[in-house]
Amino acid sequence: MAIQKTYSMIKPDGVRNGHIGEIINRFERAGLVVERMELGMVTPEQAAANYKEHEGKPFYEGLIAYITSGPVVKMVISGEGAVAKCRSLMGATNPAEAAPGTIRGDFGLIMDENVIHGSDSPESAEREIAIFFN
Ligand code: DGI
Repeated sequence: MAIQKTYSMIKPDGVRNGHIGEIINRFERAGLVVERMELGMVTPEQAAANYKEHEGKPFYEGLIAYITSGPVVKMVISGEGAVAKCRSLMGATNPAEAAPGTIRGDFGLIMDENVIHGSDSPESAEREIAIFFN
């Protein structure tokens, strides 16, 4: 499988609850490489660009408020099949449905604060890396 890059972000609850080390450890144990990493805030512009597809949905305003509420860890992750590998380590979007052993299954509590973000395709990865590491 080809080497890919993906964008991953430990969300404000993941940082606040002290899961940075464990999450990066899981990525590295799976053979993924952290290529770039930055701890910082998501700007309102970055949030709007990243969640464009959800604009107008009932949860949109809350999602923007949450993602800009505290520091996040922004990462470019690379490796064989990195997009799918990251998504499978993350688990289902809703932590209540995420399998034990996945990041959201182990550390997430509610849909609104689900610990981590990962690009859903190589095209999204390219777009999101440009948004967060311009
Ligand atoms: O790629 P994912 O993060 O797994 O999921 P997504 O791109 O469909 O949605 C982005 C984020 O938006 C997701 O991590 C949590 C939030 N979200 C998506 N659908 C819902 C939602 N939040 C609420 N409260 N309700 C939803 O139906």
